[in-house]
Amino acid sequence: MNAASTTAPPEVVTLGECLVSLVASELGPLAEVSGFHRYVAGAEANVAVGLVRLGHRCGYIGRVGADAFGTAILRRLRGEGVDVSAIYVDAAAPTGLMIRELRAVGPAEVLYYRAGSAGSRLSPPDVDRAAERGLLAGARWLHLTGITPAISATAAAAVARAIECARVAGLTISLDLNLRRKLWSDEAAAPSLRELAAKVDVVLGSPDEVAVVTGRPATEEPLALAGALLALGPDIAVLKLGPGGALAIERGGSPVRRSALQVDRVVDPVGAGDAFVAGWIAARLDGEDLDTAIEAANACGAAAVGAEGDMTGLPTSDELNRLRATGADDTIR
Ligand code: KDG
Repeated sequence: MNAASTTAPPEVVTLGECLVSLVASELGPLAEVSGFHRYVAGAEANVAVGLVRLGHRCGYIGRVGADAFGTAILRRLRGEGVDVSAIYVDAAAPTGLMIRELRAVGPAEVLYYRAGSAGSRLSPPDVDRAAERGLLAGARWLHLTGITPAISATAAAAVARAIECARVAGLTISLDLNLRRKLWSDEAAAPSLRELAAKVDVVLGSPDEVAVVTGRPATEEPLALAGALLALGPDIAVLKLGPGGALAIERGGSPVRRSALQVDRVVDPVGAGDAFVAGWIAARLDGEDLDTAIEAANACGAAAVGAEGDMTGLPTSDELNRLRATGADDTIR
């Protein structure tokens, strides 16, 4: 039986805004595209689904609107086995929406329709209600992203409350920096993300994101960037290097670096970073060391880019094992 289908409390709790994503069904600029495929998206929801597919129970704290897209999100997350008991259906605001291009070359345009959305109305009482129901006390891990504090002041306060509750309950806390420049400027993001980084155990990010948070150049060696991240306070820093693999370092330990799986065709890169995070958290929950965890995480990221949609390609444990058995991931020492 899938562990996620039991009624036991979640091992991992996450919170944020889950959205509906309309992805262009053909390549090209949004102004020319006429067809779209509908997906469920949101970095934290992607991680939650990724963890459940890897056999770990996961709960989500958030809000959706009392509309068809809110229903689609609830059905999708529930269907995947995510604990949705702490998702509040907020009739006072619509479910957030994002629309994105598919591009063969260059960055894809993303449009957000999420200002004032139900998800952005997430607030500390949502976390308190979840905590009262034992969602956090029974868990082992809280996962956060830098998107949630960017969507509203109340959502930022909810993140702070979740950290307080998780600390009391003794959970490991991870933060994926996930800088979203359509939501806030680097100048606004940097101090907020630095403050969060100082309060969590694990910080994950790309060189570009780490550069913004630490004030170092993004062109610096990954090890130097990871060191600068550790200096902010977490015990573990993980640098996501995309096609370059990943590097992880624990305070007082030696760095480990792994190359990425070779991917022949990238169908849709969006969600790969969340797949990486899901793979990394799952491996750590399974007691794996940093090196094995980034190897598994790299494989999850590679699996994700092979399918269209933010969470479509997240692998199951069996799929991950098959991918890892290809042995294409070589250790760089
Ligand atoms: O990491 C992928 C996310 O960017 C996507 O699923 C949507 O959370 C999202 C966002 O805010 O862009």
